[in-house]
Amino acid sequence: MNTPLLLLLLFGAATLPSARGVGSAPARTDLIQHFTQRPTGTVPVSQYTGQVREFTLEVRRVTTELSPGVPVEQWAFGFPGQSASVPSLELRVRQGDLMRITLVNTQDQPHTLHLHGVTSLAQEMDGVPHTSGVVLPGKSFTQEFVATKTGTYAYHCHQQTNVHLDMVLYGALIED
Ligand SMILES: [Cu+2]
Repeated sequence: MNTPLLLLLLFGAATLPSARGVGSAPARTDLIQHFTQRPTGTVPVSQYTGQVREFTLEVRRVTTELSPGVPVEQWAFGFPGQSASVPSLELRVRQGDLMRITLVNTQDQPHTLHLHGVTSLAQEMDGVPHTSGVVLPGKSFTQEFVATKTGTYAYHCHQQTNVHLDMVLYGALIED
């Protein structure tokens, strides 16, 4: 086989016009550039129109007796100095409020506070370990966003989700 034909077979197919066709999806780099330039739904925290709602949460170990004589350890977000319950506290805000949540990690493993379904926040405020970081033991982190859409959302720990979510680290977030 001659060299040009071999190169075409090895590397050429993906670059031929027919490989993408007319009307195909935009290239991945175009999509990434579009997203980073115009993050969908993100509202600058300075643009809140309501009140500032501040919450400080810690992760607590809770013992629940699922049936008589069967205690089970569960985890819950709770206010400092107060007993926690499962599921975690309901957080309620009004549309236009600035939500400011500080997670204080008094435990011996990392946690996060992911705001499930809320789209009006910056990525670093979303509590997803790989993209937003984690709150290490002994540390705290404050997340801010503007509540822009009424609805029922959830917040939960996103660290080692299969374990931490299973331990009941979640609660309701209501925007009304
Ligand atoms: Cu956790």
